[in-house]
Amino acid sequence: MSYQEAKKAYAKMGIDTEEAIRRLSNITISLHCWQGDDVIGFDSREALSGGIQTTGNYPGRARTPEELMADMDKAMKLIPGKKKLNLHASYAIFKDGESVGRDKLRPEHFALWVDFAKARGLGIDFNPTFFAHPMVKDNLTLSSPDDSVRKYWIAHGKACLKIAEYFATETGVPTVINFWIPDGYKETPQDRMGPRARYAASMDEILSEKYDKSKVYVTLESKVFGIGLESYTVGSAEFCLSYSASRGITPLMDNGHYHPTEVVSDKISSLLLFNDKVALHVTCGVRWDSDHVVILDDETKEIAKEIVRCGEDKVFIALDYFDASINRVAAWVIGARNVNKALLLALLSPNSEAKALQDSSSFTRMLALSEEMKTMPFSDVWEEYCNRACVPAGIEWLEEVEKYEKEVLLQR
Ligand code: RNT
Ligand code: ZN
Repeated sequence: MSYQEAKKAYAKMGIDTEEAIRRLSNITISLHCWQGDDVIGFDSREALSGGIQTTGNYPGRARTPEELMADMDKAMKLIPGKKKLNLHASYAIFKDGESVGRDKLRPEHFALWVDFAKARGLGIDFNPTFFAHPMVKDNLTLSSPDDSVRKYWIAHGKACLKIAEYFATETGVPTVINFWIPDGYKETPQDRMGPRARYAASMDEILSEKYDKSKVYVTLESKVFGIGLESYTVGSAEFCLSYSASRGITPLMDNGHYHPTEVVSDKISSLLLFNDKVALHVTCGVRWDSDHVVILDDETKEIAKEIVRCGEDKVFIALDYFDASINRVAAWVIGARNVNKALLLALLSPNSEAKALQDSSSFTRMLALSEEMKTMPFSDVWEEYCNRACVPAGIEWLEEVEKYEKEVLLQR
């Protein structure tokens, strides 16, 4: 079927494909730099820690800022739609020989990233890095009972707020800065309150730093458990939601951070009733928070539907996964294209009609309609969308990645 025929088929169902394409091309997806180098970064020689893990040893990992930028460039050319660059503090770029602690990071350490973003018209999101560092003691950072550890990480958080403001000022696009700490215990703790009280107090101190709230959105990410931290997580869902609500910051949900039958798609509406914005880390957890590449599965589609139904302007969408077992550039492309596909499917759904059917208890028609939508000629609209965005619509994108692998990645 051609796009024109698909357009007619959707119009018959009351859906305007042009409007869907227009809305989709305005949705920004934040692309996580850490997929390119197995979350290693440039500022520390420590192994990855914090209860997260990359698995696999596929050749071609980016080892330098130049390599990482080149790889992200390649990926972005194959992903349709608006993108943003998502950085971690550990990706600071120091000038010859200089090196400062994470408590002393300054905007200038990210100047090359700003150049990169500006040249491509991208905004930048940011993340303080509370893991893979010698000042993480016993898997604790902002909740540590050790004053010097907490002080160090509070200084890091404050430094990152300044850097986030710098990104927003330089790019003209607001920056989302996400706080996530790995803090927790492997065994059942004897004091659950203490670490949480210290985490809250540390965050309060960080947020006492002056920053421009029209430019910087602070988000807080919760988690259920980490590898080696199975019994207790300081920043649990209840902690992070309550903290965010009471301090006027934005909650962030990572769909790998819940019990396996809990779904983020069902949580978005609840949070948006009480928050202006909600932030997401879109990932694909398999059995645990394994951070597999996002696939076009039912939950990704359902999350996209909720984003579209609640209003895409209310949701910050970022990707978060790190697969080292396949081509890392392809990993970005597959995940980001899948989020775009899920959003397009959601935009090509008869959302208001289905809502009216629900409200009039027409459940037979509601079910029949949503099942009918599953076999509509979606791929023709996708193809049209990709053509207009000047990216390959089909698997041809992979040939470009394979060429890049041969010529660049395998030469590393
Ligand atoms: C970890 C969190 C966190 C990290 C990134 C690297 O469980 O999901 O978002 O994945 O900050
Ligand atoms: Zn996450």
